[in-house]
Amino acid sequence: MANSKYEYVKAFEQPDILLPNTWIVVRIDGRGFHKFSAKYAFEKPNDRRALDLMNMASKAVLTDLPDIVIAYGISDEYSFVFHKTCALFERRESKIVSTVVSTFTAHYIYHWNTFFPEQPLTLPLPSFDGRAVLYPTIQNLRDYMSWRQVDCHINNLYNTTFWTLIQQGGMEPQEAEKALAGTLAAEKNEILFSRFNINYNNEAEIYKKGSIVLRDYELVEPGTSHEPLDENSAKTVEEQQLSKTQEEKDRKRRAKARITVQHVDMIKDEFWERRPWLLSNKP
Ligand code: DGT
Ligand code: MG
Ligand code: MG
Ligand code: MG
Ligand code: MG
Repeated sequence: MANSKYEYVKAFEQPDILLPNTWIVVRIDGRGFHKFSAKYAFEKPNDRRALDLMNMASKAVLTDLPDIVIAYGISDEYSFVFHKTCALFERRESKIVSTVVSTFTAHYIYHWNTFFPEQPLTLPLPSFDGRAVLYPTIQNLRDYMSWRQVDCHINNLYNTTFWTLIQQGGMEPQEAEKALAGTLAAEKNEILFSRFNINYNNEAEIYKKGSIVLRDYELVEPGTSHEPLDENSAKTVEEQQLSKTQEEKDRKRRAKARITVQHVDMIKDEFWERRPWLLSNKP
């Protein structure tokens, strides 16, 4: 095809290839969900329907994008982890981020009715922002996931105590805020237990731990030997890249695996040791 005189405009597009051999985390977050959750009267502090809808949309994202190894969600956010060998869209950042965001948003809206049958969606529709962050080591990646799960715990303990003081203790929001200012976790646990007979440990795991979406393969018993993680592998970057046929085989295996949602601790080693495929060279 002959070049038109307009073609030079293509040169204005900036390359945005994500650094090779690094873990890609795409985090999406609901836009203005403070307002959105009020509009649809989400239950406080946690609305199970809203969380189940987030989880449903994330499962659909993992189904549509087999390159994602694991995802983690709390509140109105979800983090999607792409394996460091991922070659999707030649690792072009804007293609990866925009695809995750639009796929998630499409499924969120598509499934809304299943979880909120009494409240049809009206304009303005929910939307999400997204960003990609790169983590060079497994330790960095695990620390990222731990950071989000610790955030879930801290926020949930605070919100649970805050809303209990209001809903069961009859406090005004300002009073509750004052009562909790500067309190430690143990003190919040104590307020819940001594004043309201609530044992925080008995709260639902989905609220305390958040939601982990992953492909369900067989769990490995702790202590069993398996292929070592590649953190300090002597292999070159090239050697770590999977061959095309192997990659295709793995892609098919991943596409067939059942995608599950779990609410468990991923801060301790055990979670990763029992699922060695998550961080191995062969996702
Ligand atoms: P942004 O992200 O800067 O556009 O603004 P927001 O308003 O989305 O703020 P963000 O993401 O920091 O906080 C999430 C909001 O969503 C927060 O106000 C609480 C609300 N939210 C999330 N999940 C629930 C829920 O299960 N129940 C209720 N009542 N609210 C929720
Ligand atoms: Mg925000
Ligand atoms: Mg938000
Ligand atoms: Mg948020
Ligand atoms: Mg196109």
